[in-house]
Amino acid sequence: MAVDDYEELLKYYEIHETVGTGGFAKVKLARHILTGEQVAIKIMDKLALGDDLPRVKTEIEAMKSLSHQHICRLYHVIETPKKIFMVLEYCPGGELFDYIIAKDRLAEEEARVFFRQIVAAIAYVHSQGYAHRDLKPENLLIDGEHNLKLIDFGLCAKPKGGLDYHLSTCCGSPAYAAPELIQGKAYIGSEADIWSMGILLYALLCGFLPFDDENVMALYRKTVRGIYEIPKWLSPGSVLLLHQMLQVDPKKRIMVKHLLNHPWLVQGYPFAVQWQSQYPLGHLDEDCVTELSVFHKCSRESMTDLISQWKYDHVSATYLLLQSKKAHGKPVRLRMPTATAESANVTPSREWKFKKALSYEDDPDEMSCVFGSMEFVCSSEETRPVLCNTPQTKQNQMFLDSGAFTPPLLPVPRRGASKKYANKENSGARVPAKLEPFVLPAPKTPNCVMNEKRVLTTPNHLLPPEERNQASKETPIEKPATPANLEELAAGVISPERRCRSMEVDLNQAHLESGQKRKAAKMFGSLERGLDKVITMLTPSKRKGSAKEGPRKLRAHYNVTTTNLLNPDELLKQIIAILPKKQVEYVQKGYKLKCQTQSDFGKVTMQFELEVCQLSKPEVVGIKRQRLKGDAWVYKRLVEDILSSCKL
Ligand code: 6BJ
Repeated sequence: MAVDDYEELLKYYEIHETVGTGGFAKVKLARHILTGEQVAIKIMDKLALGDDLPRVKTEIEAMKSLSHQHICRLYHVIETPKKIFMVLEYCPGGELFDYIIAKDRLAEEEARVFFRQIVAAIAYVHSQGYAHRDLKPENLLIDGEHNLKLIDFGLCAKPKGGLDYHLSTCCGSPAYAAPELIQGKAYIGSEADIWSMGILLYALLCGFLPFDDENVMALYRKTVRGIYEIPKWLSPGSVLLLHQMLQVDPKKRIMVKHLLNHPWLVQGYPFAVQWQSQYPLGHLDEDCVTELSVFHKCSRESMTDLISQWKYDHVSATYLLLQSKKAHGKPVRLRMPTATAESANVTPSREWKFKKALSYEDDPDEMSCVFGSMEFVCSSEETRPVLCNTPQTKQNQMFLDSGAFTPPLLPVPRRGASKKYANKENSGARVPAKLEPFVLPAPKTPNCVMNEKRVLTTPNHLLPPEERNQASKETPIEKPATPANLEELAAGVISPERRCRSMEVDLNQAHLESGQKRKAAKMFGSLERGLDKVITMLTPSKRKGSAKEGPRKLRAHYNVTTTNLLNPDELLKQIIAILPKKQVEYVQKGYKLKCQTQSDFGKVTMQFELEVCQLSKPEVVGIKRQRLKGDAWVYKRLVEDILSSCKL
């Protein structure tokens, strides 16, 4: 890891564990030091981004101008020569996708609560001239108050002439794509979003997709025909609304303005969907401005000016996090700094020192750090940093402020390179006249899940002078597993059939009869229905789940499937026996199986973990599932297939 890249970030945030790895980003949890608020940090490596860099630019530009109660808030953007960090709103409830599959499907009342929030977010997005273009349950996160937050604006479009102008880039996820889009026709972004919302509503109410097939071309044919199954549990009102949204002809499709007071959406509510932003960016909160100006010893006027620049620097982040504190009924107070340091805009009035050494944790794709127990001390009585309105670092400006985006240290994009995320509408990038069929998003660099945790030493220059050089002599940094040494690492446990077929084709139970499929599709739900319906947070036991000590003791959680088995070793043996048959490679670490699938071309298509655990009340064995990478529904089917092959 290049520690330099983290230096700026570490001035303002305590970095904790990694909670997700996407195609080209990794998400870590963190705490903003001045406000004490938790945040999520999306970390991207510029070199690894390659052709996806415009997607990041699009996302940042969109998120800067969108401020809404159901859109994940962007607080801070830090760009270094090698990295881009996006500091984002904290949503500990996970993806809506996992929530749906854990519950099998949602009752109409619960689906309505969520769907009203989705309609509010999209009505706002459209009102700002944007189309999201990648609506799916994986892109809706659940926050601490069980509210939805829309994420991933990397594929959004803001047509110059307004949202009524046609778009032509074929993007998003195949199962959620509107018929006109997959046919390569010019389309209206907002109409395509309504179709995706129809698919989303169907998934909420049914727990599966209306148009689905392992083969993408077959999926397209089904989508274009527009005929889908209507399960018997759907109410007439739900059937009607789905029918209005899933109209193949976009001109016959219901519009968002008619969704706002649609009878299905207002049922049980005294009012239509409230879609306007509760946090418009133009308005500054008096209390937050006051606290910031007192804290930094400057006038309210200069603080107002500083915040109003919306540079998405530490000033923006602190203001927005204070506003979030206020919205959650917490005191609008900044912490007497147990931490901070010289930053782009904040000049400390005294020197700040690190008190403790830092501990590191490796990550699959790179050495990044976890500064879990970081503590700073102020070396003087004078605690409040004084603000001065200095310009941003040049580094930051290259990315944030220049119209012509010329990222440093980036290879020139290859001509004719991957077009899967070509976003002509936003980037001005050339897209081929003839549209290519979808290619599912695939990771740029195969992130390897096969690593063990390691402790690294503190970066030398982050230590106080007296401790420097001492640390660098400590434990050598272990190399993370790379695809090249994966087999070596996993010797003896990698399945004999190393390759699985392409993800689009056959990762799931294609060999099963439809009845079996249905049965398998029930697995998640039926196993979990027997459990206490209340979703409790996962509490990992102190024990690590090693072979010697037995499996970890976990509480019921929506990512844990219960079994009727009492012997964890028996279950582990069963799963291990089944994985090679499903073309799943794995590495065993105690009771945890780190699994992955690959395409014919050796690309890692999916990564997930299965962990045999011990549950209490009832005292049975469970399986904790965690998707790390890959298409959510393909993952769902594969894991259902694996588990339905076990005698649970
Ligand atoms: C984004 C991801 C925003 O606590 C958690 C919290 C997961 C927040 C979480 C449980 C957990 C705890 C410890 C160890 C492992 N967030 N919040 C992409 N784009 C925008 C926002 C996010 C991601 C988040 C995820 N998990 N697991």
